[in-house]
Amino acid sequence: MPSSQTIISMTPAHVCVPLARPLKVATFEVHAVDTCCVTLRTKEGLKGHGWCFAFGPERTRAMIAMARDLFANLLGKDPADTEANWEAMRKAVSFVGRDGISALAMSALDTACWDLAAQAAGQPLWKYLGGEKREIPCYASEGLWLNLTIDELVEEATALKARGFKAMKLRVGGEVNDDVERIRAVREAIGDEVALMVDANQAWDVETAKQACRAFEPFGLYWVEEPVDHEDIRGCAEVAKASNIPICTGETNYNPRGMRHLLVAGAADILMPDLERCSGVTGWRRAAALAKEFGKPVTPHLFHEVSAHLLSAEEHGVWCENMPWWECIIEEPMAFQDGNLVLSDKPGLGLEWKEEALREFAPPAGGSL
Ligand code: SMN
Ligand code: MG
Repeated sequence: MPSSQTIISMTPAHVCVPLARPLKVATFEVHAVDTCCVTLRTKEGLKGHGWCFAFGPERTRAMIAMARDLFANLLGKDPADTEANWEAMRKAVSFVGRDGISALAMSALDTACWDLAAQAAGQPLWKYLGGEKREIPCYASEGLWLNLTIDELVEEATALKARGFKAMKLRVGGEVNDDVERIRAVREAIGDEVALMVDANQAWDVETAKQACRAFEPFGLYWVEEPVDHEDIRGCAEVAKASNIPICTGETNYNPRGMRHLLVAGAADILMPDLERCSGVTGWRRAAALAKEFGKPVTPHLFHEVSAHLLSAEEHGVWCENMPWWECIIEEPMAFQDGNLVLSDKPGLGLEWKEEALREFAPPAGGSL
């Protein structure tokens, strides 16, 4: 029997996680990943971890303020009462809205609760969720950005394959002809045995998206991601209908309700719920259940330190996104071997913040970077 726990405190930390190089996708460019790291503590001495990010220091301060506001609903509660705690936080933000900053901050707290619940049960989160797989196939997502030349793309794709990746994601969303050349070069570099996904980050209108998908058909792509604006659900469904390539979407839409809209409209051949936009593990699992109900595969967006645990328990799960942004603030990052993320036997999420890195990457007090 898992022992019950009582939540007594929440410590948020603003961490400006540096990027080795700026990343560019079709609709934005990023130089650092400002992150709100949350630690929940229980009376019994356990620590639970969760985090959220929104690309920007002021947004991170807003998330920290919201996490403090939401924490009132967790104080004195048992973290294992995940459904009740999640519903209480959802109720609490009904006045300001359940999407946006509310969902992101909720996600950090809800994830920390699941970490604590699994620890209290003496199990790694993946086992606590009923998972059996401990080797989770992943794709390389850090790289192949839109600001790379063809030569740089070929070099990077070749290096990723040499590291053992069996799948990788290329950013597209520029001129269709340029994108075709980028895809052709990467496909030639990695051969047919490595899965290749492309992500347009909502750059196209519906007609351009249809044209792009047609032009991409010869390259055996695993999916085309976010072809059009995430709110143009009908447009995305039109693209999905017109294309042989599976359309993957969901990362920018909020909460299980947002996932349902995509599925009902036929906009997602593969559903990509985002942990933080689904308000944490509780919402993500509801989103995954919806995908199953609609007969669609599910693939998680970012947060592989959590998402790999979630995928272990989903029969209809495909490919975990491998994005190493947060490895520099985590003690003993998740292992990667032969193209898989490898889940450990450590209780809960099996991670600790690297305290000296949290201090090193903290923005100057009261200031912006
Ligand atoms: C993405 C998300 C956030 C930053 C860069 C790129 C991308 C993905 O859409 O799916 O990883
Ligand atoms: Mg994406």
